[in-house]
Amino acid sequence: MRMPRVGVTCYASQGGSGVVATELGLNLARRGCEVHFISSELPFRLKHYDQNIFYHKVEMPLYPVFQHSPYTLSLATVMSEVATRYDLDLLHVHYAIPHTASAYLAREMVKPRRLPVVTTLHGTDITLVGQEPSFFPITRFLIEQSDAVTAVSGFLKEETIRVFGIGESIQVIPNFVDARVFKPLTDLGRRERFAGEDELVVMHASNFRKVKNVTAVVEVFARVVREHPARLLLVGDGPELVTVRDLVASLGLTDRVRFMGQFDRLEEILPVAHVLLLPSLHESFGLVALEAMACGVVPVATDRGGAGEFIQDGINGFLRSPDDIQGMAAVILELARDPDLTQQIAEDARRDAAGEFGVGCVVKTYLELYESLLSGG
Ligand code: GMT
Repeated sequence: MRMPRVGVTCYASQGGSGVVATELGLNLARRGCEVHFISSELPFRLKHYDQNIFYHKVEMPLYPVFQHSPYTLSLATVMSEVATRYDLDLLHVHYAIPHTASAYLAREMVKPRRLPVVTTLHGTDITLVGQEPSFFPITRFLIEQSDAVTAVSGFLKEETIRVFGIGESIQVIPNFVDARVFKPLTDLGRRERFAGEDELVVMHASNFRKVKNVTAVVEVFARVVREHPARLLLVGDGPELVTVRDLVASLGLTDRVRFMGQFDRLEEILPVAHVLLLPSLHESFGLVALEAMACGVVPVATDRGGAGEFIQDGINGFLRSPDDIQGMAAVILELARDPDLTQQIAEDARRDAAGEFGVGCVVKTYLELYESLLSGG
């Protein structure tokens, strides 16, 4: 049987859903699938092409009559054109709103040819955006209309069932990491560019939205640095950046905290850390924590959501409530004082990330899903 030809749509900007979509596409292409990315911009992790990778830009024309460009319709048009021109077997969209709506329209437009739609739910498409009254009914409709729906964690599947009253058939396919790309530091000199030899390096990386609870990162760090020499590296950018900067200054931490800005190649900076702190208010998965684990960095992550599906508290990382500032600081201080414990947890973290959550296992599961859909299963 020939390998599937897949149209992939995701948000192109920084964010885990775009990372998962891009890495999945690249890995499918390596396995012989023809992968067509269809989006408004080149996805930020799409750094290399090969013969099976195609990119189709969605233009967004503005006419005086429009207040906003109807992106959903432009996307549906490009999806249907690409599906016809390249004889696509299916569309796989990441993040339900509005991508599944466009895919649904494209599927109707190309009839009678068959064009199954796979939707991967990532998180806030269900936990926040999808629950806005103006999006709730259409999110529910789009989940029902997809030919297959996957969720990145059991938590997200259960949330979908709880909130929308549908979704029993959702398949949980966890996020994944390429442990050949995300790997521990080999040159310790790289860490010394950011911190002294005796200093603990704590890192946070996110899109600095409220849900990421970045102010808690600073509060935890303030407690840690009172008792142990440490540095905080903040990677990313977003709406909370100014608030976080102000908090750092008001706590007198400016000399200890470095704002790294947006960093496309996370694998280059993550291994510099000893600890990755992710105290989100909720996190359907928390991909950066898995990427940190693959780098041998100990995750201290939120216990609200799906992170507990790959982090075992006290074994390969730590889970704490997002408002437990004292508890997160205590765990980080314990690690700072016990390098052997840190080393043990870091090794277990890497082993677990590279195993069940390694790219090979998970990409194979997606391929099996495509094959079952295409064979009518
Ligand atoms: O945070 C978001 O809402 C955006 C979304 C994204 O595009 O990065 O993040 C979600 O998808 C990631 C990839 O599956 C997950 O790792 C994140 O946990 C999830 N974010 C939340 O649930 C808050």
